[in-house]
Amino acid sequence: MIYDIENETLPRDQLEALQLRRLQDLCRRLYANVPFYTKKFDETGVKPENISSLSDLSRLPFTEKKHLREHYPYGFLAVPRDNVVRLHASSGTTGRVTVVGHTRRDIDNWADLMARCLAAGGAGRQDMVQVAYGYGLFTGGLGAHYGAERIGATVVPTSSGSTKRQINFMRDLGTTVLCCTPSYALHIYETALEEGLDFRDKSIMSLRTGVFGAEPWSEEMRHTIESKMAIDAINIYGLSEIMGPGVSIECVEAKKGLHIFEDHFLAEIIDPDSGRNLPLGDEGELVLTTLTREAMPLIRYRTRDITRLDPTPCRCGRTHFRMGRVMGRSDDMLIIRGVNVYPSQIESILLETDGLTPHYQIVVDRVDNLDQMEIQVEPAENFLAGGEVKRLQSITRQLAQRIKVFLGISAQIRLVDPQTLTRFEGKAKRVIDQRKDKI
Ligand code: DLL
Repeated sequence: MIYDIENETLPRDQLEALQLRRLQDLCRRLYANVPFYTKKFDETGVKPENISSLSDLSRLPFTEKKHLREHYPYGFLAVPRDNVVRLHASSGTTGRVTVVGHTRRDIDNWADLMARCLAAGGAGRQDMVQVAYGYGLFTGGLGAHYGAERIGATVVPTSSGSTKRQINFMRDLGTTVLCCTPSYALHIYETALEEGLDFRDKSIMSLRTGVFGAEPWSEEMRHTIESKMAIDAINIYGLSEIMGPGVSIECVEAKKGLHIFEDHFLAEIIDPDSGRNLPLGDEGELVLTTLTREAMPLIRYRTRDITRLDPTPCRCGRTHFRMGRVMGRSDDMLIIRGVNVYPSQIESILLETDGLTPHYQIVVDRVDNLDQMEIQVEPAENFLAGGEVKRLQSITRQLAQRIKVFLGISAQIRLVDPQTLTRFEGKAKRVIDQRKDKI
């Protein structure tokens, strides 16, 4: 279902005219109200009134996470502080966190966009939506909550954690839509099985749809979750600096790329090294401009997320361009002996190998000045039950070979006992990089 049929199917020429009007208004607001942008515009010699087409966007300066940190906490506010009704903070693991403000209208737009997302995933007012993203400074919980209320669904705000209680609610209340990270969905699935509850039995567990995001995951992980839980697993993307979840989402009809809500966000793809715009369809770093945000609008924010834009029409009828699945952030990319690798590429290979589970961890180290990568993975219990050492050795060999063929690097494979690797309730942490202190 399309929640906002008028805006989500706007013909491209009308959409672009709307984007231009909003971009011009945005530049005027930022030039007048945010000293960082006044200075940047002056330095580049561009005035808001010089913006006469969407292609002028590339004349404007980038905004980076470090700029937000330098102006912590309120330096990017474009409205008086008392117009801000909510603050969220990004989950930065290094340096200062970044604080993001929202006006009442920002929250209202966000609820609308999350309503569009849930509808795109196939949810409606008859649904029981369990929100197992964390509530709090993280945007996942409250973002999904407001969207689910807006479509008129019944919301079960469990937040993340307390997995057994989570599952009991799903069974007793008849939860049909689950919102959480894909890694947490897997953990919920496993815990339910231990309790004797099988998601495939729809007379006990009514779950139909998962709206999963906040971390990279592979197409193979989607297939694994969909077949284990007998649900549609929909990919949702967003980031706190730009709003939170709801920047883009897959439609259940195609499940091929995430529609970016282009009446609210302008998307570009750049070469992360040179900063130059890349041709439509090329892979590069996603850069986003917020067209409608009031409290903390950003121009050309460098997300560090690597993806591509797909302008081809979608069978769902939405006219908004799609972005490809984000395999990882440029700063999560591992460089192993000069080869660039994303953890989700390893995940794809693991899940295509018979007898392995989606529970894995990547340990990178430097021994005698050489990078080494060990992949720890749990084999499936029924595979282990066979007990043949030969079979396990054969999986290990197969996996190492496929990694060599597909990624061009050697890896040591360590099969570990089932249920020994850490499970995650929020964003999964897949990589332990021990090289950091050894440079
Ligand atoms: O993770 C917002 C969110 C909440 C999105 C719930 C989807 C669902 P941050 O904590 O600021 O915000 O982290 C943003 O997470 O730049 C990506 O690197 C990554 N990310 C988010 N969604 C996806 C996804 C939220 N579907 C950062 N696939 C982003 C891959 C994702 N990476």
